[in-house]
Amino acid sequence: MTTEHHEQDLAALEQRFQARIDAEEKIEPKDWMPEKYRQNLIRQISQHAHSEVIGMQPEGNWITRAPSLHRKCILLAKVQDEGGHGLYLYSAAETLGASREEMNQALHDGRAKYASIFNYPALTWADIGAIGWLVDGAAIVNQVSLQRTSYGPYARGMVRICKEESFHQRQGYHIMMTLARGTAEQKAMAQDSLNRFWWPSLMMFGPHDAESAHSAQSMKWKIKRQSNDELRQKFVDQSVKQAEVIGLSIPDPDLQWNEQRGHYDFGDIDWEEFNRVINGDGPCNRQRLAHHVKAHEEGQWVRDAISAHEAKKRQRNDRQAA
Ligand code: BYC
Repeated sequence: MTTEHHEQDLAALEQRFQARIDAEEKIEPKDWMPEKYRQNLIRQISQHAHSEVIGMQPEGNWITRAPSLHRKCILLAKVQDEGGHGLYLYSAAETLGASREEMNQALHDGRAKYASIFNYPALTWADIGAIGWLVDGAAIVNQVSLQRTSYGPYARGMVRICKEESFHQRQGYHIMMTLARGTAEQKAMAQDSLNRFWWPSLMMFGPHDAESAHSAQSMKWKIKRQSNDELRQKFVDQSVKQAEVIGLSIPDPDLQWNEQRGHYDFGDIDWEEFNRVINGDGPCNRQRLAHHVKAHEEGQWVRDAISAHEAKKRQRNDRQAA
C-alpha cells in the first residue's frame, strides 16, 4: 500500500470514528480508535487511578485517631473504597494496552500526575470532614459528568464509583455538621478546615477552559462532557447552600449571587499555587510520592508470590494436558 492510500484509509477510519462518537455510541476496547484518543485516555484514566490511590494517604493517616469506633469503621471502609476505585480505573486503562508496571513507573518518575488536592495535609479531624464534603463532592460533580464519557469501560467504572462517592460525600458533610453544631472550639475547627480546603478544592477542576491544554480535543471526542469551568461553577453553586445549612462561611469575599447569570460569582483562584502543586512543589508532594514508592517496594514479595503461584499452576495444567 502506498503512503497516500494509507493516509486515505486513516482519514476514513477517523471520520467513521468521529461519526460513532457524534451518534453517542460507546467505544469498546477492541474497536478501532485514533492513537491520540487511546493515549489521551490512558493519560486521564491512569492519573485518575493514581489520584484515588494517593488520596488514601491523607485519610489513612486518621484511621487510628478517629474520635469513635463508629467513625473509625466508616473511615476504614471509605479508604478501602478509594483503593477499589483505583483498581477499577487501572483495569480500565489496561484495556487500552497500558500495563500496571508502566503506569506505576510513570507516577514514580513524575511523568504522570495525580489530583493536586492530595498534596495538602490533613491536620485535624475536621479535615476528614472537609475532604469528604468538598473533595469527594468535587470529585462527584466531575465523575457524574464522566459517566457519559465515550469510552465504555471508563463510563461503566464511573457509574459504580459515583454511587460510592455519594456515600463518602455524605459522611464528610455529616462530620462537618456534627462539629459545626458542637462546642465553639469544634465549630472553629470545622471553619478552619473549610478555610484551608476551599480553594484547593476549586483547583481540582483544572485550569480555566482557555488555558486547558487537552479540553478542546477531549470535548470533541466526548472523553470530557463538560468543561473545567462549567463543572467548577456547578460545585460552587451547590456548596454555598450546603455551607449555609451548617452555619459555616466560605472563605471568599467575592462570592456573590449573580441574578443575571443564575450562578454565584466567585474570586480568583491562585494559579501560581496550582502550578507549583501540580509540578511537584506542594506542601506534601515529596512525602506522598515517597510513601507510594515505599509501599510499592514493600509489596514486591506479594507480586513475586502471585507470579510464582501462577507459574506453578500453568506448569501443572501443562503436565495434565500432556
Ligand atoms: N491536579 O488540559 P487540562 C477522588 C493537569 S480523586 C493535578 O485541563 P484535562 C478522591 C492535567 O492533568 C478524583 N493535575 O487537563 C480520592 C494536565 O497535565 P498533563 C480525581 C491537574 O485532563 C480519594 C494539565 O494540568 N479525579 O475522587 O483535560 C479521596 C492541563 O490540564 C489538575 C479525576 O482525575 C489537578 N487538579 O482536565 C477523595 C477525574 N487539573 O496530564 C476523593 C478525571 C489539571 O498534560 N480527570 N491537571 O501532564 C479529569 O476529569 C481531567 O483530567 C481534569 C483535567 C478535569 C482533572
